[in-house]
Amino acid sequence: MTDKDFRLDGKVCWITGASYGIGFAIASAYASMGATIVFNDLHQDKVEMGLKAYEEIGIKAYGKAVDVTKEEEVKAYLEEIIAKFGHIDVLVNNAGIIKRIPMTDMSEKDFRQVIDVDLIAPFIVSKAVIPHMVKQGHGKIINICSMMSELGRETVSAYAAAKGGLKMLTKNICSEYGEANIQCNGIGPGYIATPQTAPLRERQPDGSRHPFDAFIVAKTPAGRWGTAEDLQGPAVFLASEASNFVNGHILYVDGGILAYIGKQPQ
Ligand code: NAP
Ligand code: GCO
Repeated sequence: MTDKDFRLDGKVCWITGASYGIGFAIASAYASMGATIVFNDLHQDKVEMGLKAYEEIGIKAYGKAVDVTKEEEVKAYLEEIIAKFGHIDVLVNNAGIIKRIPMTDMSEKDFRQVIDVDLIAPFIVSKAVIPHMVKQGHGKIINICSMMSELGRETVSAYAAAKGGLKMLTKNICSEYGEANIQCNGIGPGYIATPQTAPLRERQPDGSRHPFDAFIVAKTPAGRWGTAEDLQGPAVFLASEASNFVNGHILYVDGGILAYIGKQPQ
């Protein structure tokens, strides 16, 4: 075992939804370990913002506006990636949305949209990529799951259903393609300070902390929100040769939330 086993030199890595947030942090870490970065976002202006952000930290990334819920767009982008780089070694299904609405107030349209992006899109992108990985005899797929792959809470029914399904899709890709030397694992981030959770951390009108902010800090043994950078080491491990016998595993990077009943009220 050498540090080379944790390197990603020569690997082409596609991280979906990676102009900022968790995807950007994972892609930046991969680049620092020698990988070529390919990413996409839904909106072109976000892609441009992402390309600039990568360039500012010395990363020449390849990015495009691609809707991961549209199979034809995904297949066309993958053809571009293969034509330009010759292969794809790592896929991170990171793109995701959340809608926080009480279930009985949630429209079927809203529920379906969350399922589309958070569950059906990882199926679409993985289905496109797997044949290339089978042909080359190796591949890594990392699905960004969630605490809600294991737990529920008020207002996130669609998101929890999607992320629970994504956990099982991860295990099924492992089961179906492990023999082709494809490792499919999940990362289950805890509560991470990104735009997606910004509403849960907003200061109250009186300047006090958001109740949910205080709740999460009390629920997390680490006593803090996670940062996107906290996910970089686990993501590098699961993309590297060092994890070649790790398959179908959901690696929770949550500061201990899932292990802890929560701090007793003082
Ligand atoms: P974020 O800041 O909201 O970023 C989401 C990214 O996904 C954006 O780049 C967005 O692109 C992209 N995206 C959304 N819909 C898309 C579509 N149809 N096609 C292509 N790209 C699309 O989210 P985040 O906090 O970084 O979370 C990233 C992943 O981690 C998500 O899967 C989320 O569920 C998961 N996660 C987050 C946390 C957390 O606490 N933050 C914890 C656990 C899991 P645009 O900007 O162009 O819309
Ligand atoms: C929420 C949060 C969570 C986080 C994450 C936790 O509203 O509860 O957005 O869902 O995004 O998924 O792991």
